[in-house]
Amino acid sequence: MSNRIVIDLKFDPVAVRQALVTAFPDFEVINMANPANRERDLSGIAYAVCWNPDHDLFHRMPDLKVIFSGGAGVDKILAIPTLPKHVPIVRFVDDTLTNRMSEYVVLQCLTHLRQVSTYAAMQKRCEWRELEQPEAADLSVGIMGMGVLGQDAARKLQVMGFNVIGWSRTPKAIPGIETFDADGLDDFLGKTDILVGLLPLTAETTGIYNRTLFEKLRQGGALGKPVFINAGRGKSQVTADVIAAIRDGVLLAASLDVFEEEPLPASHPVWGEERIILTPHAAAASDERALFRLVERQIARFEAGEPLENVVNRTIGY
Ligand code: NDP
Ligand code: OXD
Repeated sequence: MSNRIVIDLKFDPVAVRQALVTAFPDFEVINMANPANRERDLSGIAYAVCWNPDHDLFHRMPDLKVIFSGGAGVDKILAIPTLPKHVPIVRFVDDTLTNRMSEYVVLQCLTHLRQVSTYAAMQKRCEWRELEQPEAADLSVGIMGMGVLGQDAARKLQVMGFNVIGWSRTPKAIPGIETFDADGLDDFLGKTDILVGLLPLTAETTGIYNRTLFEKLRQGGALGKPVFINAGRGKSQVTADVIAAIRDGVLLAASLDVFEEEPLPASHPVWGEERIILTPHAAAASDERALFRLVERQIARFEAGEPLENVVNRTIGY
């Protein structure tokens, strides 16, 4: 087995190239973004680092031993038909990504709490009027997905004074946070004023943020109506239901970072929704240098016979 590693990251190619200058000093790096590498023989190579990889990549790597995901979510890798059955997939779990996601979540919760969109509209009309202002402590933020990202966001929201509750597949005991497992979904929703989606995309979470779910959120809380924030995966959300729920008064507003189809088509009606804050899957980008450092550490563990960390459980799908 030669010391070669394949990089197939559909990120900004310049940023990847720059990060590769100092990464993997003991390896020959085969960057698939380089046209000269497109037809390379990839047999005999044990490691691949990928994000939206070419669908024939795994087929071309018969000696693959570990797949490293360029992001925290692995739904796209798991959906590749040629994915080898027994090769471990390591997720990207790193403070750089976690901090970015918590910044996004705290920013969106504060934006809705402090009525930023309403004041922005008033500024356009030169309207000087103070709005009634609840405090963070008057609201419960309910986080669906209490994993690495959900738990960090929860802690940082608590610092801002929000009451935080959490929902996950398996039960959790987290100081200061009321938690609910899969069976407690309706109770959880009934206590939630701002719903934050940080779930991975699996068969069970596909389309989970829909009209029926929005109707179970608490009405009449400190903001009057509930707010929905999603930074997990777009296919977990029925965007048409988000729009309809806002128009019908089931939801007050939303912040959406992810969509069923990405890039979001220019013709999609969600672009024009004043009460939806939209970002282009930008909540928490992967830092290439941090990613490569993580891969180097994991390869060192693997080659020393130690267990890999943050390995995807293929049975549950994340
Ligand atoms: P983790 O695997 O650490 O956490 C996932 C959480 O979701 C866990 O608490 C898990 O429950 C829960 N969960 C999964 N399936 C279900 C289910 N069916 N019912 C209830 N709870 C469920 O993932 P991360 O926190 O690292 O990342 C979460 C997701 O965020 C990623 O998968 C990715 O899709 C998305 N993401 C988006 C980014 C962006 O820029 N928009 C950036 C990075 C990630 P349990 O604890 O019981 O296992
Ligand atoms: C991720 C993402 O999963 O950026 O890391 O979506």
